[in-house]
Amino acid sequence: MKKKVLAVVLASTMALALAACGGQAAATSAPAEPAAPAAVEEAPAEEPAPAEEAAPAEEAAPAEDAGGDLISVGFAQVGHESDWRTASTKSAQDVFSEANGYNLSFVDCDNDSAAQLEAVRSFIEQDVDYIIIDPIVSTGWDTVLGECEEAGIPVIVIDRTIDDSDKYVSWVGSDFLTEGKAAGEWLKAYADAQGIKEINALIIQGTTGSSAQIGRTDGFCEVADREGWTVLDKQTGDFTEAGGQEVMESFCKSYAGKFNVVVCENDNEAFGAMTAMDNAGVTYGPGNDVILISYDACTAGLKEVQAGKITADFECNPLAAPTVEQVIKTLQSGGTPEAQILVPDNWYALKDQIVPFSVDGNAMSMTEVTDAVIEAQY
Ligand code: GZL
Repeated sequence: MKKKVLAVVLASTMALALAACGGQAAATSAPAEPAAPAAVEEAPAEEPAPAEEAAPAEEAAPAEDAGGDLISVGFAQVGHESDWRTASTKSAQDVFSEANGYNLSFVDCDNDSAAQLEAVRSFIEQDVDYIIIDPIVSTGWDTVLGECEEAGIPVIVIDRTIDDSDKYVSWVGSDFLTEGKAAGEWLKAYADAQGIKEINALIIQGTTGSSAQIGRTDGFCEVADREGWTVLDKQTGDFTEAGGQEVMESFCKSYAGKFNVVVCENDNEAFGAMTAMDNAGVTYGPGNDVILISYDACTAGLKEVQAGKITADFECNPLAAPTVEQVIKTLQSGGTPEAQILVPDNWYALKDQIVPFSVDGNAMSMTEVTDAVIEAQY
């Protein structure tokens, strides 16, 4: 039977990243605990229950398997590059706790695809019951997924997609292409409402080859091409604040005075771009030189919307773990889970920046950023 030791394998930076990002998950969860040191630890007797929502451990029926043992889950996480990632990790650690009936083997793959494949193979060696993968990039997966299949270990993919293999049970995540189209269609509607005739955009992309980057870029650029906008340049900021700042510093030099829109493919890149624009004397946000568009809509991102810095923020919901647990419970009971499960995303702006728009003929609603909305965010 699978091991009973809670194996938490974390890069030492994981503890720093969690502490630095604040790691505040949804308002219903306790503030992120500093991550466990890189070691194998006995599962704590009592997992701290989230501040609200979950019933105390004794009431929540543990997920144990038929033999009364804990269910072992291996999770190969992208890394610790953003606030979004911190929330995603905490969601999984909250759900797949020993109090809930699980042994979680967690590996922070530090944005390294080779390390991620190695982590999946380590889970096969551990003979875990289930493997969860958030794939750093969308290709290079068929061989190792074939090994999981041969080992009889079901794989659940979350968040980003795997595009060169279907050897997994379910995918749980967001529609990145729709996120990109929503940003483009909102910009079209907002620019029309503001009487802005010309769009000259710069795009700070996410990690090259990740489905989140591909979908957001393709979706936004589909609208840009249709509307005849100019996309002056696209470069990857790798979903990090440092990357966003570095790319924006270069853009401010190369395209000084030539751009009026900056699209950052996540909030942490937007934070870096804001620093670079501040240093270059470029103003951004409603009523300023540049319309700043971002994705993720994490708590810190919505605070920048409220501060009049980010003009509109397009959410990508990081809290997939509860849905993944339902997939596992379906499998445990001999059922067949859905192959694709979309988690809902919302679009955010201040009241004056909310304009009606549609995506592929579907009317979109936007959420006004208020203190209460920020308090409830992840
Ligand atoms: C998107 C997710 C992306 C986020 C970034 O689903 O994979 O990776 O947008 C994160 O913040 O780094």
